Amino acid sequence: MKKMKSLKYTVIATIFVFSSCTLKLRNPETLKDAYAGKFLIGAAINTGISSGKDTASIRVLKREFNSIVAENCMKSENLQPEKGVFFFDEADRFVKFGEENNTVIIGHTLIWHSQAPQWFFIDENGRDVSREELIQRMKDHITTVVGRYKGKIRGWDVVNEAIEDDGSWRNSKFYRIIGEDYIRLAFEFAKAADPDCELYYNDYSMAHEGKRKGVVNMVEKLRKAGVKIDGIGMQGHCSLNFPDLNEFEKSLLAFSELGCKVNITELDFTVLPTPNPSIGADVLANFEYQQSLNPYVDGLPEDVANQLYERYKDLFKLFLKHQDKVDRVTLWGIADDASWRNNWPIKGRTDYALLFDRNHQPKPVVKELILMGAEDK
Ligand code: 9MR
Repeated sequence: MKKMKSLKYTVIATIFVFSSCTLKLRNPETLKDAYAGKFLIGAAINTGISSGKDTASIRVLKREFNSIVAENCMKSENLQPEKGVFFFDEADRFVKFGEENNTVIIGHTLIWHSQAPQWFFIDENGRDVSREELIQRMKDHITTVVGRYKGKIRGWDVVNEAIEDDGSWRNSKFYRIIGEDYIRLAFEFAKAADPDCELYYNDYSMAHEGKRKGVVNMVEKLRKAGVKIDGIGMQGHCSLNFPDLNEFEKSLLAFSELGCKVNITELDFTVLPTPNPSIGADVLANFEYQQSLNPYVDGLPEDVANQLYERYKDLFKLFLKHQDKVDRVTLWGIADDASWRNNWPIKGRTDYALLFDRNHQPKPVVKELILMGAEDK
């Protein structure tokens, strides 16, 4: 009799636990739950977060996101400030933070013309190194860095921003000294260091037709040559009127047709006036501060906030439509206070780029995005 009773209670308890789980999934309360099974929801994190100091952002991260990428600490200038002298403290902390919080970890970025240390390209006399020497330096850097985190990082942005908006090659030192082959070599070195890691090409302003074609040509050639390139990262540095979502969709489809996973990377919006509409996300762009270009210091007017929320919703609609192609959507930060947008292309402005405000509270659109994800079958 006693046995029967306890069996009955076990059955009731199991039904209760099971139904509350399904209820939780049907009524998700967080971004990562709402989009579970569709795509990952990622965030770039800075060292304030990975060091444990920014507890308010950490709370949001744990609740809402299931993937992280290093905003800065894995760039070559940070990792290898001097030839052969590696500084891994912050990158190690970033990876440990991801492991402890059970998130998918993404590495950013191995080969990028920007934020590469000066020494990388020159010899002891200050002259450009030879092709062979630069290839060797790339190989040493990639092998050391990818090797260190082998098995811990799901994917690396192997090459960042190699193509100009018109589709031509960016005239970087890598390109000038090695030629276009530097892309293939970078991917091959990364694969050799961690054969199971996903390898991505990542770039901004991907909605431009020229850039779309340039990236498609480059990736097509690489894949035909048997180079392992698993995904393309479409940086989402947006504004209230860029990109045109039809053009963005065309690029998404074109990249997917190559057989690549598409990751939406670096998503954020500026609501501020731009001093020059054609700067994309070129980190070198820098304009002088003018008060008229910083209009929302005391808060965002409702009509502009609504435009921002509509843009976020339109983009997420597009991601949902192509959820079979999109693997991950990563915001370039967590809350507005720490967004790079406040300091680019003009230092010291007040922008409203992300999904969480300066008090780390969700903006009203977050609820709507959660509903959209939950309702989409
Ligand atoms: O958000 C990053 C900012 O904190 C850095 O100062 C800057 C230079 O390293 O890079 C920013 O992130 C860039 C990313 O690494 C590559 N795409 C463009 C991003 C915004 O500039």
